[in-house]
Amino acid sequence: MSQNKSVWLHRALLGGAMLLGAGGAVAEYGLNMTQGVTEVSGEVYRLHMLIFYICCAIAVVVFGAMFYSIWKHRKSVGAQAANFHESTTVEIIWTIVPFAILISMAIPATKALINLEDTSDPDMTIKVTGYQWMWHYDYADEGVSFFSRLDEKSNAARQMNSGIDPASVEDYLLNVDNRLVLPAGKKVRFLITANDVIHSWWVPSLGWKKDAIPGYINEAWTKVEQPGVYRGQCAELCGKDHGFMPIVVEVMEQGAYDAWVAAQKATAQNDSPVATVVAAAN
Ligand SMILES: [Cu+2]
Repeated sequence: MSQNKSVWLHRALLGGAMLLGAGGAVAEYGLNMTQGVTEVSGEVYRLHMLIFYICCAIAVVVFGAMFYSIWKHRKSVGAQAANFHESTTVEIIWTIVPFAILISMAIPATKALINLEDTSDPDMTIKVTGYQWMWHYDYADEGVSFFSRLDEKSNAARQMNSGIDPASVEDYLLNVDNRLVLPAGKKVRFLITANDVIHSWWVPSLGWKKDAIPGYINEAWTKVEQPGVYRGQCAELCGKDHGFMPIVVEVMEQGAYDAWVAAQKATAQNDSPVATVVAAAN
């Protein structure tokens, strides 16, 4: 064996061993879609699994028939090429069967899509605007609005030659300075747009992703029952800092949410030019 070949063999064996070693970590990889935390995200997940299983069943039948035919009718056991031209029965079957399968997938898919788009009767509305490279949230009814940027620790660590180990930063690149706070169990409607280029607002746990397009308003909605913190990212390549505009949604019980709104309003009032002038005059 030449020197070159033995190096490649060594590398292949090493690679194989690493893959086997990683087997234990596969469960944590989360290769599949998540079930999310809303009724809609659960519906999307179940639909995804249903269609995945249908595809698997079709693959087993098609490849099974194909490999069986190749093996059973191989030349070495004296198989002769078939000699028929057309069969109306077979043509009808291979038209009707796929048609029935497609309809059986289209019905639940359409139901899920209609539910996903149903933004009627919301309890509250939030306008989301994408910027290069941050998000702006405007609570239409509460009069609260703010920007949400990458948190300071992640921002410091990501700078060239920062000397900070990203592994030491908690939720590196997935944390923001101001979180989007939502009340639990309320239907929240989002009006999503952008101020410069196309962005996309995506929190996987909510089960959907919506483009933020300048000059155009997209609608979406969610209703999260469980308080918690759910993270996401911009999902449309929007420039050099596309990877640095995460989304953090914090769902709170109604009481905590009301307190948060009151605190936001108080801060906004203290920071307003009028309040500054009044304070200075006193
Ligand atoms: Cu973006």
